[in-house]
Amino acid sequence: MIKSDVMLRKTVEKVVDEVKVTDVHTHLYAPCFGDLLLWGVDELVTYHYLIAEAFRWLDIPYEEFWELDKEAQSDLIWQKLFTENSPYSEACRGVLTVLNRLGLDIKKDGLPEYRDFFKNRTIHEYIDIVFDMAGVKEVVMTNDPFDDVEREVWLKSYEKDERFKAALRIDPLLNGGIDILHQLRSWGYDVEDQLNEKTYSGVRRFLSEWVERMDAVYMAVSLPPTFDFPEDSMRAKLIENCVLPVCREYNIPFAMMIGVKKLTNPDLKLAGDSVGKSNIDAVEYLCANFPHNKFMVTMLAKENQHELCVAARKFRNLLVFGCWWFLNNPSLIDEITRMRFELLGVSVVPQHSDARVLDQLIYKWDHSRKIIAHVLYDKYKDLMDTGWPITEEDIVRDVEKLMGANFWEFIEKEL
Ligand code: FIX
Ligand code: ZN
Repeated sequence: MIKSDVMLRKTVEKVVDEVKVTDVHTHLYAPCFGDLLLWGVDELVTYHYLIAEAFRWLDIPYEEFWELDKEAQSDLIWQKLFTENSPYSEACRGVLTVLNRLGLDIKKDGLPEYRDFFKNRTIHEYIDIVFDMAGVKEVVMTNDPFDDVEREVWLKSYEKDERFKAALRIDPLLNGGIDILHQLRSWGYDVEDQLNEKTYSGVRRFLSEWVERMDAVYMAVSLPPTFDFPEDSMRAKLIENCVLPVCREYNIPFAMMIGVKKLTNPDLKLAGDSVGKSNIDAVEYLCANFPHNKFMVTMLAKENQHELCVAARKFRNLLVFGCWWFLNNPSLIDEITRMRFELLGVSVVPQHSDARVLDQLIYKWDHSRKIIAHVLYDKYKDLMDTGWPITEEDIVRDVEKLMGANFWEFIEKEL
C-alpha cells in the first residue's frame, strides 16, 4: 500500500508515463496511404494551428502565402513564431518538444539542421520510433470515403497495419446537403434525390459496406454549434434512419464532435475553422431515445464541458472523450480533466491527440500525460486523506482504463 505523498506522486507519474495509449482520434494514416501520412519538421511547422498563429504577424495577402512551397511556408512561420517572438504557444512549444525528444539541439536558427535529420529517414522506421517515444500502442484514423485519394487506397491498395484502426468519417454525408446523394448514386447505390425508404436503404448499404471494408471501430462526424436533434432536416433524418441503425447492427459507436464553425475565415483554409457553444439537449435526446446505440461525444466549446459531464452521468451509452482542438491546451486540459474526474470518476477517455502529423504524437501525449498525472495525483491524495488504502495495482488498473481500456470496453459492449 502507498503510504506517503512522495511515494504517491512517484507512483502516479511512473504509471501514467509507462502506460501504452490508445489514441482514439487522429488524422494519421497507415503507411499504405503514402503521402496522406504527414511527418517531419516542415509538416510540424506548417500544422494549421501554427499557420493561424503566424498570420497574426503576417501582412502579406493570404494567396501569397498559399503559393509558397512547404519549405518556404515553414521558413516564414519559423521566422514569425520562433525567431521574432518567443514560441510559448502550445502549438509552437509542441514542435520544440518533438525536436528536443528526438535529441536535436534546440536553437533559433536550427531549422536547416532539423531538415537534415529527417532527410535520411524512412517512414517505416520512423513510425516505430515515434510510437515508441510517444508510448502509443495504436491510433484511430479519420477515414473519409468521399476523399478521392483515400478512397482509391481503400479500393485498390489498402494493407492493414494493426497500429492504425479505422473510423468511418461521414461529414460530407451528414453536412453535405442533397447533392451528396448524387455522388452515392454515381457509385452504384440505389438512392433517389429525395429522402424516402429507398434512399435510406441505399445509404445504409453505403455505410455498411464501408464499415466492413474499413473494419471501422466507430462512425464519426463533426457537427456545427447549431446541431439539433430531433430536427426536420436531412441530417437528422439520415442519422435516425441510416447512421444509428447501421451503428447498432455492427455494434459500433456513433462519435459526434460538436461545435465547429467551418471556415469562419475561408482564406485560412484548414486553419479557418472556429468554435461555437452547442446544444447539449440534442446529445441527451439521442442518448435517451436510442438506448441501444452507443455515443462517443466531444464538444469544442469550453462552455459545453460541464453539461457534457452531467449528461454522461445520466446515460451509460454516452462516452465523453478528449480535450478537442482549441481545448487541447494545458490550462484547459487541467480544468476539464479535473471536472471530469470529479463528476465521472474513472469512466471517461480524458484525451485524444487529434494529431495530423505523425511526430505530434510525441508532444501531444508528452504534454497531456504530465497534466493527467498531476490531476490524478491530486485526486488520489484527496482519497488517501480519507484513509482509503491506495495500491500501485489500483493506479495501474485506473490508468489503463483511462488511456485505452475504457474505449475498447465501450466499443465491445452491447446495450
Ligand atoms: O473535425 C475534426 O476531426 C477536427 O479535429 C479537424 O477538422 C481539425 O482540423 C483538427 O485537426 C483539430 O485539431
Ligand atoms: Zn480531428
